[in-house]
Amino acid sequence: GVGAMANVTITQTIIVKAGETYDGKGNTIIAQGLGDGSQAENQKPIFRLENGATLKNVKIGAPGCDGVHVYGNATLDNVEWIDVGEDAMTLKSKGTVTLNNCIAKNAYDKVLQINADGTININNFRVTTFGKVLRTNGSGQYNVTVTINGGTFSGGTNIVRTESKNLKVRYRNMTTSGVTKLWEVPSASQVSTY
Ligand code: DGU
Ligand code: CA
Ligand code: CA
Ligand code: CA
Repeated sequence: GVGAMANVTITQTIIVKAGETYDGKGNTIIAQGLGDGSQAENQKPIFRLENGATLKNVKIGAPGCDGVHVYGNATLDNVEWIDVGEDAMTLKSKGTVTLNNCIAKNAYDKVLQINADGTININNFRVTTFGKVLRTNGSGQYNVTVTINGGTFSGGTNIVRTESKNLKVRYRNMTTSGVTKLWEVPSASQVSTY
C-alpha cells in the first residue's frame, strides 16, 4: 500500500547509478556523519547522481551537507531542500540538468553550484532565502546555458552570479521579491527573456 511519509536516516551518500531513478516517495532524508550543513567545504553529498539518473519526490532535511552532486545528465523532479547546506546541487561534470517543481529554502550562500560546462533547465523553482540561486565556480569560463521557465525567488542577493562570459541565461514567468541584483554577470547581453 501507500506508506505515510517518513524520515529516513542515512549514514552514507545515496548513489543513483547511471540511468536509474530514485523515488523518495515524499520521505525526508536525514544525514548523519556526512557534514553539518554549514559553509565548510568538503562535506559529503546526500545524493550522487550518475549520468542519466533521476531523483524525485524527496525532501532533504537538515543537515543539508553538500546536497546533490551530478555527474553528467540528470533530472530532479519534486525535490525539496528544507535547509540547504553548503550548497544544494553541484554540476560536477558536463551535462544537462533539468529541475522540475523543486523547492529550496534557507541557503546561506549558493543553491546551484556549476563546476562544469552544462545546460541547466529550471522549471518552476521556488527558492526562499539565498545568496545566489546559481553560481559558476570562481573565475571559470564555463559554457553554460541556463533557462528559467517559472520561478519564485524571494530574499536573496542574485539569481545568477557568474564570471563566465560564456554563460547565457533566458527566463520567463519569473517572480522575484527582495533580490538585491538579479543578474551579476560580465555583460547584460548574456541575459534575455524568451
Ligand atoms: O572557490 O573551489 O564552492 O563546489 C573555491 C572553491 C569553491 C567550491 C564550490 C563548491 O568555489 O568549493 O562547493
Ligand atoms: Ca562551496
Ligand atoms: Ca541552510
Ligand atoms: Ca559545495
